[in-house]
Amino acid sequence: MRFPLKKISCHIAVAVLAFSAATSMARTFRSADVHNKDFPTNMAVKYMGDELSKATGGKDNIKVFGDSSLGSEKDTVEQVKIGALDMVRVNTAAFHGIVPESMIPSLPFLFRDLDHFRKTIYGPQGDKILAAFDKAGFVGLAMYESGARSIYAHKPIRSLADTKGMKIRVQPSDLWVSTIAAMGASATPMPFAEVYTGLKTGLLDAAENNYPSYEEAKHYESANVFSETMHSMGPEVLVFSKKIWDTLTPEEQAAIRKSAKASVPYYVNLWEAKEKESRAAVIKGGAKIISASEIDRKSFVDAERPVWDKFATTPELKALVQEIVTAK
Ligand code: GTR
Repeated sequence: MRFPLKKISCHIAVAVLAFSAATSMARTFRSADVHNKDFPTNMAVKYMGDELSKATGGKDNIKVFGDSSLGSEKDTVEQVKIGALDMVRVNTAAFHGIVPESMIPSLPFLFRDLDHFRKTIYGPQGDKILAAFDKAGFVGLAMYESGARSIYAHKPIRSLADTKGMKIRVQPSDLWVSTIAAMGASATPMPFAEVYTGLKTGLLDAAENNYPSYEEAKHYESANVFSETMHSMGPEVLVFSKKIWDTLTPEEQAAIRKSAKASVPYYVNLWEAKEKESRAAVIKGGAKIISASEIDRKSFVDAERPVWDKFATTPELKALVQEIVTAK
């Protein structure tokens, strides 16, 4: 079929109009999370939505879909990649296979302490990691601390000898499988939402996480001894779909970036309080704590060191590790 030239230019004009209308349309971005709506990650994204709404005169906002309602972290990252979902808040582990730089802050025993983590991950090294999401087709907006992850089981873990032969759940990531293998244990990768049943049925001997997740998902009901191994401080990350990002105006993009940054200090306040509350709540719920001072940390640190070299393989990744390690 042949179209007269006039008709074609008219079609183009309609398409251009539709596109610019789409970019100036009011938008509610959808963001996924595995945690419930009151969890600090979700409250921070809600806060970001409020800031964004203010900055855009009520045009743009964010709606959070929690409780894994849009799928596992892996599923939702895939949706964001193809532009079926606008945003996602996940642990960096969900990006280990996609953005190599995201592995670095998850390396076992990388950070000396929380202060070291904050200086680097909320500083220049964190910015480098976020920028690296771009080449994988994502927009890295912010990282949030996630405390330190520790092992919980039916028995106390006091040294490396105690983890030998245990079946321990990990987030689906090769780095995580190797971290647990280095403890002489066997790693079972599975989504967060399935861990409760895995622990209850005895499919798993243990899992590892921070106090707020241990409490929220009620893992303490079956794995009631929480041993503060504090083996990783792998952070959370907030990511926007590049496919959708590219349809937004530069003003909208700037407002999104700014409101995401503003959510970080808001999150940190909530998180600090939540960690304390959750620790107290699990003790009240019957959990026994093996505190960090009762654990032979060196036995774990020595066993885990080779994991760094296994995953920080390129000169760029090695340099990033060095930059973090030597940061004062
Ligand atoms: C939590 C984290 C979640 C998820 C979960 C897990 O600490 O906030 O995003 O990664 O751990 O272990 O699957």
